[in-house]
Amino acid sequence: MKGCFITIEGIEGVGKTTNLKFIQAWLEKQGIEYISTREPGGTDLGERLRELLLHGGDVSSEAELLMMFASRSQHLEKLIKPAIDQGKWVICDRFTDSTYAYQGGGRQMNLSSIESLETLVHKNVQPDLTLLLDAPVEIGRERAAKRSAADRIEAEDLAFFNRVRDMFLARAKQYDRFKVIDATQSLEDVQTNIETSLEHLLQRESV
Ligand code: Z5A
Repeated sequence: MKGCFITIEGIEGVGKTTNLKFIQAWLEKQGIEYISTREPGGTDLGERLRELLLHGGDVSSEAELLMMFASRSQHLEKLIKPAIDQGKWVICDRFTDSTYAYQGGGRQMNLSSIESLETLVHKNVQPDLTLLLDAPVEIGRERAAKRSAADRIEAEDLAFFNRVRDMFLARAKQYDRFKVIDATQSLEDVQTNIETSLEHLLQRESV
């Protein structure tokens, strides 16, 4: 049996990394084999591209878009697809919805270029479940600021991140695989919502 592919999305500081650990613990409790990974990154090449993307100085929007998909192509071919084929579940901190949100929404790049790259790189792979942690930009930024200094993309202005958030929410309306979770709730309530979504996915996969 193939494994499930779960992605976790949202603007900075909404709790993706924190809740990824919760999902890992839940999978362990169920005795499900999994790998946990992130984008950009996840492979040697991807992690090198991540460093350039986040801390590499001036990068054009088109170069940024192509680097996101270069990282993703390597990630899908070398790590994600093999794991799914071996029956492992894959949890990924950000995936292609982030490209639509940041490069499409934030940078206002042509969505049809992103769709073409998605077709080329994904082939037939899409997440089974996408957890979108949603909160106003001000809340996410405030939480993220406590954690570390802003990287190249995080240094963008409020309007940029509002466009990013709007694009995530627009995609969530478009695709059934999304579950939108109110990330302004207490961590405990957020995790109760996540657990419900995971249980539904497990039930769906077991029939
Ligand atoms: N990017 C892109 O442009 N295009 C793409 O295609 C892809 C990515 C894939 C790297 O992402 C950058 O790449 C990102 C988008 C771009 N740039 N930006 N912005 P990243 O995932 O590495 O960076 P991030 O989104 O900035 O992650 P983050 O700041 O670490 O946020 P987070 O993982 O969502 O949050 P967290 O670290 O789990 O939580 C932040 C703090 O809030 C922490 O102290 C928690 O304890 C606290 N927290 C979490 N939940 C709660 C609740 N519910 N209540 C109270 N406090 C909470």
